[in-house]
Amino acid sequence: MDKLILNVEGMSCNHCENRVKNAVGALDGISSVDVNLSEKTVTVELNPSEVTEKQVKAAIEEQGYEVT
Ligand SMILES: [Cu+2]
Repeated sequence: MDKLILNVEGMSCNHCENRVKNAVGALDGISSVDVNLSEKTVTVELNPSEVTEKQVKAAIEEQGYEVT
């Protein structure tokens, strides 16, 4: 299990938090998704044999947020 901490710009409220959680959580191989709005981070636990960091970033960006 890998832990990934991403810096994400543009998340401002619970609505954003839920969009990111749902989008990332819908991928295979994701164990948990945590959003910290004040620190602008998304922490993801994933199985690296099922999903890549690139896929996680793409899922977040598809929702309109920027992974920096
Ligand atoms: Cu929002």
